[in-house]
Amino acid sequence: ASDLREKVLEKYSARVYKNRKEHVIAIGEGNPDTITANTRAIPGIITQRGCCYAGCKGVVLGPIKDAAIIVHGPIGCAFYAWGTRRHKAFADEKDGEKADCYLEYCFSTDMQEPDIVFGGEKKLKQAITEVIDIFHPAIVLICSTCPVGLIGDDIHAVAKWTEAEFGTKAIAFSCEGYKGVSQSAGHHIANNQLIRYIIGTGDKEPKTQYSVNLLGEYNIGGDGWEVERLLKRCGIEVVSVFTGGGSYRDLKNSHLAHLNLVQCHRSINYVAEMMQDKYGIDWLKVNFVGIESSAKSLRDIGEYFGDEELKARIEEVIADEIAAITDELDYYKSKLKGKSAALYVGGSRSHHYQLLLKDFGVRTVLAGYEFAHRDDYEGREVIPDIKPDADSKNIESIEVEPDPKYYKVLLTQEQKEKLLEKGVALNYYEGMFKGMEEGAIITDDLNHFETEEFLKVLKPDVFFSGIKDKFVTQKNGMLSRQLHSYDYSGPYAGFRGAITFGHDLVMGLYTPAWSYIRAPWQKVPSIQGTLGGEA
Ligand code: CFM
Ligand code: HCA
Repeated sequence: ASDLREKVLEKYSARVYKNRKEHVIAIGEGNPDTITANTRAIPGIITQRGCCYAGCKGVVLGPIKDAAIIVHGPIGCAFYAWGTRRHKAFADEKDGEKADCYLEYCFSTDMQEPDIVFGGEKKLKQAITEVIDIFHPAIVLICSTCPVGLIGDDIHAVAKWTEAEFGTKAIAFSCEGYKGVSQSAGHHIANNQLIRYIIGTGDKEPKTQYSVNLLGEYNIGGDGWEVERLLKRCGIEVVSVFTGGGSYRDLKNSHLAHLNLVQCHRSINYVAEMMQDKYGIDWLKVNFVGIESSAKSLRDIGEYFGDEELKARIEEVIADEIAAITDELDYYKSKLKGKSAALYVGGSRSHHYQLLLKDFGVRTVLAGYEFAHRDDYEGREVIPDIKPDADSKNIESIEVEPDPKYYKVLLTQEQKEKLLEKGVALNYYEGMFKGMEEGAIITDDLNHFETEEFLKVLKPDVFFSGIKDKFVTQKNGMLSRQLHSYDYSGPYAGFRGAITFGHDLVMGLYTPAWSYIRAPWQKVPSIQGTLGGEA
């Protein structure tokens, strides 16, 4: 693996080589068990990353169904974030309180050149006036795109104006695309405003003793609904979901839940941490992708609450869910066992999906994250060693104090230590490295060149990635499945979801259409001529 890494990287110029060698690691073999991450991509290298606005508006805020989210900027950014991420939701009612759903809509100020020259605040006020007039949303969220930061529109003042003028809650997010080095900056900005302005503003108590918030679950392809179904079957109350299918109506009461479950740590760890400091709520890393992982996640929740009746019910649910899928699981396993995969996704799925693949006997030969931080690779224990740089210091990090009214402690230190002895680590995330096989390649911020080079040599049976590299891969004859959008399938979470995933993967692998493809120019040159005078 080290040789392969060298072979790919040595094609770079000395400067690029020096940069990339810190982001590409071979596991084991006396190689460094540390990686460089969350730093700027090299200009021109065809990174797969997105921008700060994508992380804030597209990822964390986008799924909040009862919020009218106004994209302040030229129309392209709003159009890009319109439905493409497949976070599902529907309007609903809870204890007589409605939450509308605006996910089908796309609200934008559609800035034009004159707005850039003379300022866009007037247009923003106009858009807000219209949206409130037509929809009467529970809350208005304003998201900036690049030019807004450059010309200096004061969106925070406009949010205050909105509250004064209409009595509608409004929050502004300075998530201009160029901030930070990737989507990750936008997650942080969204997290900060959620804790400042939404969490803790409601007062609806949970109905049971075993209530949770589900953090970092965005209901892509309906995953969140499947997880909620499982939790409810076990008798665990879901107070709010951050943010898939979630609502302002529910998020404002989230500080009253007993425990925070964290699915995607990367995008929401700031909220989990701040809620612990401010409200005393512990967080438990869960993973509902994979059969073993889902069972462990449910059992860990049972251990946290420590109630024998709850634990027994959880065991019943696990047994029943597994019994229902056993035949199909065995069949798909027989088709998939021994295959290999490469995974390149944002900041947590490249890890989570390795565990689901393991359930089917599929090995991972390469894995990487677009925008993760070192702790997502190496585990939370490295956080004190991460040196902030100028780019990360640009993103505000906020300190919170224990809330005098709502701070509560559920477990004593002693109880937490007992949990740890049982293998339940609170407020902890182990990172991707630890579970990976000797010889596997890890690639942070993988680019198109490296993708092609590594796949050529490693020849995995399938490359899991996204829209930007899927088709390049398939045209090279290799199956690629999207782990962002699930290629419009799903849900993949939980026990039933695992079977849908197995089905989709078998379908792809046993219909190897792409391997028969020969591009026309591979047979007959599409142009002929001379270069530099030579034939
Ligand atoms: Fe978390 Fe996500 Fe991901 Fe992410 Fe994303 Fe996504 Fe992703 Mo696309 S929040 S880090 S910023 S699990 S949108 S639902 S699929 S890159 S691996
Ligand atoms: C984003 C969203 C994205 C993109 C997916 C892809 C998603 O990063 O802005 O590149 O295929 O999941 O929709 O990650």
